[in-house]
Amino acid sequence: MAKLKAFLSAFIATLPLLHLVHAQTQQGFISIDCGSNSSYTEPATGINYVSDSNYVQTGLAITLPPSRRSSTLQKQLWSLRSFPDGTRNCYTIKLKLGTKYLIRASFLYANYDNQSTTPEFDLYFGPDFWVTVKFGDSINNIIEEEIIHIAISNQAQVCLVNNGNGVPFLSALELRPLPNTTYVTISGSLSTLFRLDIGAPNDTFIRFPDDIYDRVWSPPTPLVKWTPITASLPINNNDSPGFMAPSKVLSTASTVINASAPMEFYWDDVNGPNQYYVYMYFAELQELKANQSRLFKIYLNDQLWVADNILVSYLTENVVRSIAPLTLNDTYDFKLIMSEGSTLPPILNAIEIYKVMNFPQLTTEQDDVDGIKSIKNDYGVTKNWQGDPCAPKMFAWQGINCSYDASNPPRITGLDLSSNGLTGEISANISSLAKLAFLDLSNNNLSGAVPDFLAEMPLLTVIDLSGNNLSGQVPASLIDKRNKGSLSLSMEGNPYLDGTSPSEKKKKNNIVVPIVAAVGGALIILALILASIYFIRRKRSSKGGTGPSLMEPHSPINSEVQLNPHEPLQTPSRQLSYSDILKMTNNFGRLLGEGGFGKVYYGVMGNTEVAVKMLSPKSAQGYREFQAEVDLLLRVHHRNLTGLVGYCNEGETKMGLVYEYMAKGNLGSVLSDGRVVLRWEERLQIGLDSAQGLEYLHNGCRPPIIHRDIKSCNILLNEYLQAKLADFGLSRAFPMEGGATHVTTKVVGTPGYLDPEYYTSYKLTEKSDVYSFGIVILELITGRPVLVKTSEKSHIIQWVDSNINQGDIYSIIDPKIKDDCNTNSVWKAVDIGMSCTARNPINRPTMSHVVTELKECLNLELNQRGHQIDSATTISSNFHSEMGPMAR
Ligand SMILES: *[C@@H]1O[C@H](CO)[C@@H](O)[C@H](O)[C@H]1NC(C)=O
Ligand SMILES: *[C@@H]1O[C@H](CO)[C@@H](O)[C@H](O)[C@H]1NC(C)=O
Ligand SMILES: *[C@@H]1O[C@H](CO)[C@@H](O)[C@H](O)[C@H]1NC(C)=O
Ligand SMILES: *[C@@H]1O[C@H](CO)[C@@H](O)[C@H](O)[C@H]1NC(C)=O
Ligand SMILES: *[C@@H]1O[C@H](CO)[C@@H](O)[C@H](O)[C@H]1NC(C)=O
Ligand SMILES: *[C@@H]1O[C@H](CO)[C@@H](O)[C@H](O)[C@H]1NC(C)=O
Ligand SMILES: *[C@@H]1O[C@H](CO)[C@@H](O)[C@H](O)[C@H]1NC(C)=O
Ligand SMILES: *[C@@H]1O[C@H](CO)[C@@H](O)[C@H](O)[C@H]1NC(C)=O
Ligand SMILES: CC(=O)N[C@H]1CO[C@H](CO)[C@@H](O)[C@@H]1O
Repeated sequence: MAKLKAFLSAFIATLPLLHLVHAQTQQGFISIDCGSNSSYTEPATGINYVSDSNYVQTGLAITLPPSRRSSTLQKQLWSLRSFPDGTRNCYTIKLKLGTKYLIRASFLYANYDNQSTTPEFDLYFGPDFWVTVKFGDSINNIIEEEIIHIAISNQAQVCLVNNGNGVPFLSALELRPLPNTTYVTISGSLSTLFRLDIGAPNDTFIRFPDDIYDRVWSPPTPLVKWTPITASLPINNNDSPGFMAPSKVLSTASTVINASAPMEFYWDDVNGPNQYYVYMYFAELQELKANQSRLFKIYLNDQLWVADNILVSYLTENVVRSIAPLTLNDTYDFKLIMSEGSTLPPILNAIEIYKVMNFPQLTTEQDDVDGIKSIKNDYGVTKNWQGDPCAPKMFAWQGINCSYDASNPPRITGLDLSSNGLTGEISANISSLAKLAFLDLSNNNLSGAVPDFLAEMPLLTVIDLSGNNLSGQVPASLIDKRNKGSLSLSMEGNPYLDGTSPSEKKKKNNIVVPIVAAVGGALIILALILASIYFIRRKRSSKGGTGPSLMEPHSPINSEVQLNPHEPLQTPSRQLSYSDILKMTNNFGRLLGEGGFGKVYYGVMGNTEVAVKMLSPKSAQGYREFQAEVDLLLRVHHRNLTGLVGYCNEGETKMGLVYEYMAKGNLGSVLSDGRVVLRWEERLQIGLDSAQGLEYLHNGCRPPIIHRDIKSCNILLNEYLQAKLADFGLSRAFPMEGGATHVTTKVVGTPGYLDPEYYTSYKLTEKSDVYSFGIVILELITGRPVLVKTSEKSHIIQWVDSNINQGDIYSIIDPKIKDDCNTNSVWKAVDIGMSCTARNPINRPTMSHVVTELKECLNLELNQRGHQIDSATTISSNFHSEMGPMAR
């Protein structure tokens, strides 16, 4: 009893007698006749309907033939709009923020499609499920779904979702403002369960203009124990909260035939437990004699619902309503029972029952919605761009990625409009997507300049503008960001775009290009060549007065990466003939190295230096594997992966791969070369570059790619010490189908770098690469070989571990950099390296995590030196995993 009482609460509004005349205006009404092409006034109701063409962009307008309309059918139901295409189609309606609306969607099938089967489909209110529309057994049933909802934004979207059970359609959509004093709930919106005009003849449907809010009052199904009573005088319905049930509705009521029996009704809580609000309307219709009285009590599930006797005023509306939601189990059974001393039985004039609807999903941040709609406008994007861009997640717009969290509105974090035939300039409206991290506009026909605002978007870390017709100078600020490592920028395939900055052009002219290169597996660096670079560079360095360092006078972190979009390097899609190869290598005139697969030659293609790997016919790599590798390499692009420029495939002896030329050779050689010293911050930058390349293989490619042979010799450095992973063509694309989390393959890899777990289990996962990468980090710190045959602690992990345990960080730092590094950042790097090489793969971090950690580590180091890279947030691996070269 006590428990029940806590849930139940009601009060009676007894009302002052006021005789105000309410003009029946349609102020604030939005009356949309779906599928109609004109505006008109409906003759029976006087409501002004408009066509739906300004509210929806899709669907087919259909008018029912006259033979399918009953004589009393209101005109707004004569036509409909059906949505055979697309999963979700939406109406967008402007609302007044903060206004309470009654929103009604009406459906009349009437066999419009001659299928003779009613469809079933879902209705959504914005991002939230509203109801499944079902028609029951008759094709002529009119279904009305209603909610009462306070506008929390200045627009509402009503979406029809095809759930696989037929084509959704809509006949009419009506929105009516309500006073905010009516239908007040503690939380949530309401959906109408019943709105019954008790005692009315079974063919009476009352709505506007009788009901000034245009509620539709229906007759109840016949109740055999009840008997109708009516009044011919008007009922004053001017109650103070403003419910204002129509006089016509209130002037009919029912009472019970057997006065001493309860007046009972109930409903079952289906799909419960739900919460309900109940509104009962009473008006005495009978002028009572002096010795007559009508007093009764209201019970719910046999508990008293309203404490007091109900005493109903004559010809005046009385409303008994819930002020808190009803929450019971299974059945809501109301009984109106005549009180002791009463001479007349209970009466009921009308009742409304509403179910509480929770619309929990937040809609996308309004600024993002406005921004993306402008972009949609600017480019005429169609796709499935309807309804809320991000919510619900399962209907998020194609090509858009969003961030979701429980307490904040979704934000747009990614925009992929690649290959959408976009024309015109890059829309300035993109700048209103404040949380954008990923922008892909590749392979369109965009022209004009690359706008500056792209560099000012703080979170934007990936921009792909390749394959367009952009022109002019790429803003220096963008190039700068890219060089700092906070932006991945692709611009190739824009023949008129100049991606070099003025400072860079100057620099290019006076640098004598050093000539070390290594491409692919176990390449041999030619010591002689290295020696000669050493001298060249040494001279330059001493001119710059920076002592024995071999580096450029300015740090490579600040230097610019060569990128000349006029050169074929940027359009890596071509097959080359053998004679091209001969020409570009000057008949294989300069051997750069030799590896397991064959010899690598220096070449020049256009104005670009390249490395040409000719596959030895004896190589294990068969034709199909070669083809597979080429396919993969041509698809995978990232600034930290060595790019394939082209390939030649003219029979067994004439198979070759053309790569971009990496002037500084491979990291392993540079580290072990006693004469070249990489500073600590350069090492961290190289670590970060390689981590980003690997992260891309794992998370940016679909299916993910496992490198399988991460080692310092497979990390190549260009002229500016920018690191790129090589030889990922060897790697296995990692199938995701069937939820596989590992693939079983023949063990490949290099001793010392090989994940012990993989070695023993043959289970290949991304974590095997993480292990190998951890070894590379330890190499960067220590400058030691991975395996030292003579030493007791022969493996680098054992060696680091045992030295670290003595707490002496200096004992493990490469002696060459000992004096020029921040021990905090070294400690952090050691942590990263050791966690990557955790014995159990589960304990190893993901590469996305490693990237974030390395960025922090580099920042620590740079802060020490008084500058900082952009701490742009990394795109989460979640986000990435859906993207990838295959998606573009
Ligand atoms: C509206 O549609 C009807 C047929 O449904 C057509 O006869 C009429 O010309 C259309 N009117 C306009 C203004 O498009
Ligand atoms: C349905 O059939 C009627 C004739 O029976 C025809 O006039 C009408 O065009 C058909 N409608 C559709 C949508 O096929
Ligand atoms: C109704 O709206 C008025 C102003 O529009 C506001 O002052 C009042 O608090 C609102 N009442 C409720 C119950 O929301
Ligand atoms: C409505 O009531 C009339 C008599 O009052 C009856 O003949 C008719 O069948 C009823 N219609 C429905 C749909 O119940
Ligand atoms: C009237 O209702 C009372 C109470 O439910 C019951 O005891 C009585 O038998 C009923 N009378 C008739 C005639 O049904
Ligand atoms: C009430 O009074 C009227 C006369 O005014 C009388 O006919 C009737 O029987 C009385 N009814 C009751 C229940 O006493
Ligand atoms: C509803 O019924 C379930 C079991 O059927 C019970 O666990 C729950 O406590 C009930 N809730 C209320 C409010 O009575
Ligand atoms: C941005 O969007 C608005 C609204 O669609 C449009 O009027 C404007 O031209 C767009 N601005 C640019 C620079 O494209
Ligand atoms: C997580 C997520 O929403 N990923 C989506 C990112 O965008 C691409 C297309 O642009 C979708 O395919 C992904 O599902």
